[in-house]
Amino acid sequence: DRWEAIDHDFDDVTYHRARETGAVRIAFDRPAVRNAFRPGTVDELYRALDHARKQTDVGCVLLTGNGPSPKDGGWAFCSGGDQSVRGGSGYEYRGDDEADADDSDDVREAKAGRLHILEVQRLIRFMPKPVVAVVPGWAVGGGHSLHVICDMTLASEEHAKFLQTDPDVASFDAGFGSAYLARQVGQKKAREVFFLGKTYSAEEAVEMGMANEAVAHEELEETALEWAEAITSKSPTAIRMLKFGFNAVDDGMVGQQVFAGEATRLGYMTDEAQEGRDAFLEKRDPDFDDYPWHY
Ligand code: 1HA
Repeated sequence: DRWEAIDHDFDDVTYHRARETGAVRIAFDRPAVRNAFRPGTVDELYRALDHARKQTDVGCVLLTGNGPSPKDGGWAFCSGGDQSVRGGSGYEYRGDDEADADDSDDVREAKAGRLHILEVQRLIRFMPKPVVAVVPGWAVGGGHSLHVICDMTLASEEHAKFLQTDPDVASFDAGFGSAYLARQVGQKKAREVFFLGKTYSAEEAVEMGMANEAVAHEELEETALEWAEAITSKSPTAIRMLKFGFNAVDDGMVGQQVFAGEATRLGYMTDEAQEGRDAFLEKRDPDFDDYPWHY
């Protein structure tokens, strides 16, 4: 087997490390409900992604959905928020949500109505390594928005289907799920996705520019691993600077902040920066004469 399970206590998500590549595979694991996410699912997803972010020998995250459904054999990437736990003020933790069985009433109250899916989106957006959406079936609602925010999308030719139901269930991702989608497919098409709620095949998603490639279902995971191999064979610094460069134009001052943080990190590695630090510590004026004004 190409994958090794990473120790965790997750119920709704599986998390694996590739044996031969610096890649991890994080998968929704609720195939009976098309991998809909409840609050606990999202919190586990966040923890897995954040763990992957911190691994200095991991350069690529494959985000996918396990399947097929034991009920009807259907495949899904993710069908968004679990509508069966959506209460009057948002999504609720329910009895079978094991991870939170020990929460006090106060904690449950504080968490009620909170799906931390936008925090997950930001983590994907700002982590310094590519996240690839590997779409084996339905990508719907908040699940569609997740594929949109990923750096690249690889889809199953036979089973992948892309659909926005947000306005059908009176929800709306008016952030990256729509506005960033418009950057990918253009304004008219993005508005069509949300306003008409049509279902698009993998091939159509590629034509529109919101997916990179459609491959035969049985080759999906192998191709994803090949992509991860290609990515992780490249310069980590170049890849992270490129990701943040692609982001910056749409992310305003925060995009600049992220990019500048990287520039500072690189700057601190120079002798010039060390002269600045040493001069302060040695209580003398800095001498930058050795460092040219490059042109
Ligand atoms: O947009 C946001 C947010 C935006 C900003 C901030 C936060 C957000 C948080 C969440 C969201 C959202 O995700 S809103 C959109 C929520 N999702 C949906 O509206 C999709 C609902 N599902 C469907 O439209 C369809 O099920 C499907 C197109 C995904 C699949 O259709 P299919 O192949 O015909 O299967 P179906 O029979 O409908 O589903 C299989 C089983 O999965 C059903 O259960 P069963 O009858 O076997 O007991 C079905 O109820 C269940 N299921 C599917 N999707 C969900 C679900 N159960 C709960 N929640 C779901 N999302």
